Amino acid sequence: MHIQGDTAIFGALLRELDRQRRGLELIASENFTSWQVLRVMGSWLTNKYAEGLPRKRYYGGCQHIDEVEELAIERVKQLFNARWANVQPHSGAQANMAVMYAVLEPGDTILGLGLPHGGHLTHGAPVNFSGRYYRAIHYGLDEETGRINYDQVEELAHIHKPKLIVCGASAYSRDWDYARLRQIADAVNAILMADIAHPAGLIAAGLLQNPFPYCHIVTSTTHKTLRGPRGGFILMQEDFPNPRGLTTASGKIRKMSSVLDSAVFPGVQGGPLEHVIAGKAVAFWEALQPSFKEYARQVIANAQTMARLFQEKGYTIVSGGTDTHLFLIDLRNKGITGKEAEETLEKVDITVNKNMIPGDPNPPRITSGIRIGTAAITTRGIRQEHLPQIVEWIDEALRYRDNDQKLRKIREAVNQFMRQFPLYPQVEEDPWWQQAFAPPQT
Ligand code: DSN
Repeated sequence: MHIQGDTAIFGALLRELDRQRRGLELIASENFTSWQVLRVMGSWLTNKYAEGLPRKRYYGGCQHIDEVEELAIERVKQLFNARWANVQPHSGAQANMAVMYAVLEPGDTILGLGLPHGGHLTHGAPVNFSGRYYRAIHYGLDEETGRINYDQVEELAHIHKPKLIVCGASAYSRDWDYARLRQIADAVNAILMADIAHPAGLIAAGLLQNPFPYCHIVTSTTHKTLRGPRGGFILMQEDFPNPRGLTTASGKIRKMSSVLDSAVFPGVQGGPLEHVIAGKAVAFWEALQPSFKEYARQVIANAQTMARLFQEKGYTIVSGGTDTHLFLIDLRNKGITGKEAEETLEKVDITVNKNMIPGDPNPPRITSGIRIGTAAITTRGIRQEHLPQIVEWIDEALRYRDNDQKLRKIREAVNQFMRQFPLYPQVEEDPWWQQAFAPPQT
């Protein structure tokens, strides 16, 4: 087949498509967008500068971009029962940065879940801007139950009087008690922010607690359980006067919505990625369809079934199970580190990530656990009846990690199994792709 254009990059794209098709994707923060989300992202909307907000831009020619961004805003508000939204953050990290930039002064205190207990870098980790520019205090999990220690949150809030309390996590398998956190926040006059990047799709489907009305501000990504393009957004249900006392030119206290909008742009970002915002709008529309609820139900059912199957094979699941799309396996009783497990599973085309477990004796580059998520495999079409085989492959691979022949056999079985769940068959049907290169046969 005739190859044209940037063959180095197209070649890498094809090899990545092949990798995604062949393997079992169990990284809890990943998913596969729909074909229409992909198509609008790879579009000419990337050409347009649109700094500012719909109908209040700093550039001409934004009339169609405005339509796109307004639809994204309306749809995400509907999904989460919010009254205000900004869909411009390039990522969850940028959404969190914008909120902190809006709510805090440098040196102010924040209280968030610690990274080693499943929190996120942007919740005050020392290596992140949030840990460097603010005074970050961390709560953690009760090591016995593997659940958030709300009494500790309360105690730390009273001792340290944070201006911002952050809830939400990257590796926590249980739902949150937002009502209790709001009581704690109110008692110390803090703003409560939920980062729902991981469970957003499950919340949108009504299967987990909505952080509203308890949280003042909600941030999220769009590409995890919400199954959209890589990106972020910020929501509020009720507007309120900004706590820093910032005023308008006429001396009125500015509302939080206006301060958050200007924190995103020009505070921490420049031009919005309107091709990605179009992808977000499409994903929000998809998440509003009844079929998305079915998808989200299946994601949770798959995670719960898989966690139980691992327990039956003697694996320890942190907190004993899951309410969500993910769970953590504590591998200490199996005599293998998280790093070894991740590397072994990669050899059989099963992708997971090593993860700290509460009280982990190993450092972050080694860890004693792995995190498993079911959002991506559920999108591929995997159901409970497939899970005993998948858990068997994982267990076998870890047990026979030094046996290359065994690992090769498992990899071939995984690849064969995944053929029944096509991913982006449109690539082969699309004349443009056909002309650009010959897609691999899988
Ligand atoms: N890196 C993401 C995750 O894997 O959970 C969070 O941003």
